[in-house]
Amino acid sequence: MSFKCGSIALFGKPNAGKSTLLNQILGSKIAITSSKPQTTRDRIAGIHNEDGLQMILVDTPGYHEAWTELNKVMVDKTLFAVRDSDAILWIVDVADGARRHERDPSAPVLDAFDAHMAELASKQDKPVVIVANKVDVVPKPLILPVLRALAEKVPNAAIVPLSALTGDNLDALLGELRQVLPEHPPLYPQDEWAQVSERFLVAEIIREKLFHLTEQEIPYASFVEIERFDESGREGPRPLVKIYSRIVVERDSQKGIVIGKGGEMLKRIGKLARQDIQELLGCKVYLELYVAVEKNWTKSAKGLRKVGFERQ
Ligand SMILES: Nc1nc2c(ncn2[C@@H]2O[C@H](COP(=O)(O)OP(=O)(O)OP(=O)(O)O)[C@@H](O)[C@H]2O)c(=O)[nH]1
Ligand SMILES: [Mg+2]
Repeated sequence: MSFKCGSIALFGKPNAGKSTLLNQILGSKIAITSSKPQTTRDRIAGIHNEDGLQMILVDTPGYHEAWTELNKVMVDKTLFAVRDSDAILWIVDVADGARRHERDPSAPVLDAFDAHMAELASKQDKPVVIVANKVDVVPKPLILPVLRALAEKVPNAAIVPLSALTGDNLDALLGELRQVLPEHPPLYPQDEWAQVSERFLVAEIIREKLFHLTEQEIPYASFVEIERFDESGREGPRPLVKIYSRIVVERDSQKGIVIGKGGEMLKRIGKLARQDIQELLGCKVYLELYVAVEKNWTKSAKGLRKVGFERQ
């Protein structure tokens, strides 16, 4: 029997639910999520294996108009994934269009940026599947105009209304994705589910807590670097991994906020992160965090290099 295998880029505006959908398909948390836009900064590949099939699902940073160097690199990563993949999964938050349509039924349901994204996806000359996401929060009659507008924009695409959060209608999406995958032998061992290191996932977990616990510009000015990942105690009778991590921000005032009064905020970040990291690694974790300032690191290529943010 022939085998199907290929890569699918998850493409969408910030906050559309790409990372939530990837986690839902994999049944494990690989990508951090938050209610704030621009949470994901890297391409993150998860692998969904079935009999006779391997889907490499590549989560990407939300596609947006980028001004800072960090944002430009994020968008570059997204475009690279879109161009490099075998198929595109365009994730659209239906609540957006539904709201617009409710306000003014005569106005276009999709905005100019959606139209630009539709064109970008269409012109790649590869299959496009569209997810109309977040149907759990939009009344059915308001979803229909959005589906119609999407069908008009990308006539050849299959459109699947679903909820990445609840997993409702996920099977229909998997069915569509199976169809668009090319015939190809598996590219990874079939028991593998992630194409990222534990070290990366740990840094992401810490960054997620920054997104959840801090406000305004702080999450966007923060970078997490794992300085030491000491696994020497992992195989012992009481397994323990020791992690020493640096949180970099752009300004002294931000450092004060991340540390908090009497170190309160940093303690909360550390406590929540440690719980998740212990679950990920399956053992006790000692986590030490400290905060450093790298002036305006998001603004220049040099700044990105200094904190260790990889362009690729
Ligand atoms: N109600 C509802 N919320 C959802 C759904 N999918 C995602 N969300 C929420 O939407 C927010 C953004 O989700 P993410 O998965 O982080 O979105 P993203 O597209 O990866 O965002 P970026 O990484 O910033 O580009 C989170 O608060 C999710 O819980 C859904 O189907 N229903
Ligand atoms: Mg994301």
